[in-house]
Amino acid sequence: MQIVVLAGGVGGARFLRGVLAAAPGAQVTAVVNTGDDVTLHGLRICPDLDTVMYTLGDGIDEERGWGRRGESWTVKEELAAYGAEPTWFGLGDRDLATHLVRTRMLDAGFPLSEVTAALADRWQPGVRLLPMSDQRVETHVVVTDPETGRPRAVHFQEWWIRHRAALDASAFVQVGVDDARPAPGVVEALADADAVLIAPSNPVVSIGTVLGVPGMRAALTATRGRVVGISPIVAGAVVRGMADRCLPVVGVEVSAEGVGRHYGARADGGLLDAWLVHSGDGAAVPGVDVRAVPLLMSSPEATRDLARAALDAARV
Ligand code: FO1
Repeated sequence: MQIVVLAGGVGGARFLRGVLAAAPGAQVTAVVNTGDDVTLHGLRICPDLDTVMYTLGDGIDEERGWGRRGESWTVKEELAAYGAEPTWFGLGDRDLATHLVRTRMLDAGFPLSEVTAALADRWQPGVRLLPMSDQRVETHVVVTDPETGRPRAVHFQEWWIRHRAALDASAFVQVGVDDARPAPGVVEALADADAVLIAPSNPVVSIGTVLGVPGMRAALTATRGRVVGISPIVAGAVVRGMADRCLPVVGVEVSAEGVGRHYGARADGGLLDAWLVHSGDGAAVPGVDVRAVPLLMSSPEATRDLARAALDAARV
């Protein structure tokens, strides 16, 4: 059985762990958001790819949800001692090795998909880990500059980490997306999939960014399998992350119903055949098979059961 999962960072990585547990024999391809990627201190950092790789490779710091377990921050402290900005980014010593290897391979001309495969070879995540694109796409956030009162774009990571998404965003811009296309293997994986699952990641800056790559939506809607989404909103609130700070920016209600309607019914030119919402949450999404199941990934068993429910909705 071939399963494709569209994923962002923490929520996507945990959901993928459940998919592997629910379908141990399946070939799983993860198509991961790279709009959060950033160059800092001269290094190319791919937060969502690394979060999936570390989570499935059992190197993740479970508490933070990102970065390495048993991490130390000596280099970060030394950089700060030099006043080398940015000091707000959590650059871990172990994590640094990943950025160094990736940056060296990118500088040598290897595409991100090949770099990702090389890094994943160490971690053995158990899924084929594909960036959404080999071309650089970066999410920048248009905010009102507190000093000047004028619009200014900041990199998503600065908005997310330095400002904790507290600056009101008026738009999200995917810089470079017009020249991007799905990474090698993505379109084929979607075409051959028995099921395509949209992980409970941020529908705007993670899933939305993946879907914004030219050709991605067409490949997704052309898949022979069923497309099943999992709501990242439970009882009208985010489970983790800041989707509630992002959805209003694109005019979407912060609810399972709002996000389901935003993704739309495949029969009407949207994405979904089925939509999983949390037990007790209602969601009227015309043309979509809506199912209420426990969505909280509070344990490996709960996560496995959630993935099983998604595969049931995909009829595989
Ligand atoms: N998130 C934070 O809230 N603070 C950080 O300092 C931070 C550093 C960081 C370093 C590497 C990495 O792979 C992820 C990191 N993240 C951090 C998480 C990251 O900003 C988010 O996971 C995604 O970009 C949003 O999904």
